[in-house]
Amino acid sequence: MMSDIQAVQARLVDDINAASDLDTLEALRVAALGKAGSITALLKTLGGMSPEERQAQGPRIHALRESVTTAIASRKAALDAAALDVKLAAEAIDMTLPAADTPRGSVHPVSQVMDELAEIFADMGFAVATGPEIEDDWHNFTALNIPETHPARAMHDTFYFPDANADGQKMLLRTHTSPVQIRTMMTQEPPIRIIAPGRVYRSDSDATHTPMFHQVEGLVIDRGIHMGHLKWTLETFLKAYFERDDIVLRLRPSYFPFTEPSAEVDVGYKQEKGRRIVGGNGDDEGHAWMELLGSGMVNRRVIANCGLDPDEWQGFAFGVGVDRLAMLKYGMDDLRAFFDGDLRWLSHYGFNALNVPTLSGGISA
Ligand code: 2NM
Repeated sequence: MMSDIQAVQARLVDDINAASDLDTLEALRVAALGKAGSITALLKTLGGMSPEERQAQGPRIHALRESVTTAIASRKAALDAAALDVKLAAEAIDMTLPAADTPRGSVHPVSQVMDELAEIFADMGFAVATGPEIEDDWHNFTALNIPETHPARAMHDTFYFPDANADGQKMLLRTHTSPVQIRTMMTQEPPIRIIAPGRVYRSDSDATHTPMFHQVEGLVIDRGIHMGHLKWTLETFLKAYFERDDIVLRLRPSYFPFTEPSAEVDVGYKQEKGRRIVGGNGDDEGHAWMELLGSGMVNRRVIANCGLDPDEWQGFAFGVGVDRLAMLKYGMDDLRAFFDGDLRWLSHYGFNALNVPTLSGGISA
C-alpha cells in the first residue's frame, strides 16, 4: 500500500509537471481527483479499512491528494503565465515607431483655404462667426433689404423647404452667409469685426456652378467707417492670400440691396507678353483684371433692421467664393471635382494636416 501511494504520487507529479497545456492538465486533474479518479478511489478504500490500518494509511492518502492538488495549481499558474507572455509579446506595440501604413488622408483645398482666411483675418482683428445653413426668409432676404418682389430672390434661385416654420416664416437653405452677419449684429454690441465662412446653396449646376458651394463674407461695424477701410482691408487680405505684393485692386460701382454704395472688386495682375490670360482683358498699363469680390458700405436700412442706429454705426461688408479662391491659387479648373470625393484628386490637391497655415510660417507653405 505504501509503495502504491508513492508510485501513484511520483507518476502523477511527473505527468503534471510535463503537461504542456491547460487541457492536458485538466485531463490529469480529472483522472486523479475527479469522481472516478485514482486518488478519489484510494480515499474510498479508507472506509473498508480496520481502524489501525486507516490511522496508518489515512494521512498518507490525504498527503498524496494534497501534493497532487498543489502540483496542479503550480503547473496551472506556470502555464497561465506562459500564455500571457505569448499574448503580450504578440500584441506589443512599439509606440516610438512611425505608423505602419503611409497616412493617406489629406486636408481638402476648401478647408485649407478657409484655414488660410481665418489666419489672415485673425491677424487684422476679425473673429470667425458661424450660423445655421437652414435659415428663414427674414434673416436670408428681408433683413438684408431684399424685398419680397425683388428679382434677387428669384435670381438666387433658392432651395425652399415645403413647410413654413412655427412663426409662418418660409424656410430655405441659405443662399449666402449674410444671415450670419445679421445674427451677429442683432446679438453683439459694436464694434464688430467678423468673417463668416461656410456652405451656401443655390439651384445652379454646370462646370463653374455647383448647387452647394462655399463663401466667406466679412463685416466691420464701428463708428466712422468708410470705403478707405474697405479697400485697405481687401488689399491687405488679397496680398496675404496670394502671397505677393504686386496685387492691385480696382473698385467698380455696382449694386447690391444690402450695401450702398456697392462696389465690385477686380484684382489686377501684370499680363505676360504675348500671353492671353483666361478672362483677363488688358488695360493701358498692361494689367489684366479679374472680377473677384462683391462689397460695399452696409446699407443703413440693414443696420436699422438689426436694431442699431445707422447715424451712430457704419460698416463695410464683402463676399467672395472660397472655392473660386482655391481654384485661382492652387490651379484647379473644374469646380465639380471639389465635391466628387475622388481619392486621386484629393491626394493630388490635398494638404498635409500637420502643415497649419500661419502668417509667420508661410500661409500655404
Ligand atoms: C457680398 C457683397 C456685398 C454683405 C453684406 C452683408 C451685411 F449683412 F452686412 F449686410 N453681409 N455681406 C455683402 C456685401 C456680401 O457678397 C458678394
